[in-house]
Amino acid sequence: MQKRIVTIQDISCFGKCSLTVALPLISAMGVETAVIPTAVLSTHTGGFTGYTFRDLTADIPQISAHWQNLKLHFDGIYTGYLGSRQQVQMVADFFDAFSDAKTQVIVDPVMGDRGRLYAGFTPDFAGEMRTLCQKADVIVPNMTEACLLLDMPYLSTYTETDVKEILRRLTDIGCSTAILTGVQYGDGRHGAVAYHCESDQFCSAFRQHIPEQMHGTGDIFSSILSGALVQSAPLEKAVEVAVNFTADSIEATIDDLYTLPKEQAPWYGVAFESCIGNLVAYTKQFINL
Ligand code: PXL
Repeated sequence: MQKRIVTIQDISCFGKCSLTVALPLISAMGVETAVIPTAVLSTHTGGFTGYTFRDLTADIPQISAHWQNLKLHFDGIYTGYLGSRQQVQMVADFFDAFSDAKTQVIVDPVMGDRGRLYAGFTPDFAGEMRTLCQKADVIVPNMTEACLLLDMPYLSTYTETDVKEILRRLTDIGCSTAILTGVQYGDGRHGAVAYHCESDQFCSAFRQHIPEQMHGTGDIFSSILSGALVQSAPLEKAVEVAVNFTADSIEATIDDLYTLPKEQAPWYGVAFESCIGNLVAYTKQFINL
């Protein structure tokens, strides 16, 4: 039976993040991908100036009402970048209308990275995002977002014990699984650590750190994770595939970074397209594609 996700986030027309990442990747994993675009921007907000922003907040309840009339059903709901507190509230209502015991609700609390908020966000937005995380089954923050959700100071380095403590505190918000992305240890490992509070189990996956900063990697990770979970992969496998595909895509981008003019190179995002063959192979490890 065809699995189906709805993903709720913006369309950044250029720059490879949010919906332009989620659509091709989740589809490549054999999962139908419906969308609710929250805003249309000419580019994402990281590293560009002068971008346009068309707010689509008013469309969210209308799309939801139409779909409720149609009695649509989704196996997963995956949310990313949300542009306002009002949108967070509407998305919470959407969860109430469309999730049942079998629906996996995955929230990537997109707010910032490397200790800084993305343009347009204020720290009080974290309180709103926390209420959405409370309603999720799985949350996927990076360290910056975890610190914002927990109202903790951002640390640039942390130990395995710190990471475990943060994950426990994240599940105390109310979700059963928390996955911390962009976890980096002093020995060069870079990856993700997950905690499932009901079984009190941790799992993790790592690759070798690549010292380049690229935009959109969090969206790649969350898209693959969502596709894998909806395809019934165990948490450990979903985290492993998400880390491996994200790292493959970063490695595939390195040559372009040095070929393009220095100021333009970050604009073009991560070259995940050349790795879609790997993604299909990874997905075949847990389902018949
Ligand atoms: O990748 C997260 C993201 C999504 N959407 C928009 C963004 C960002 C990060 O900067 O600006 C519009």
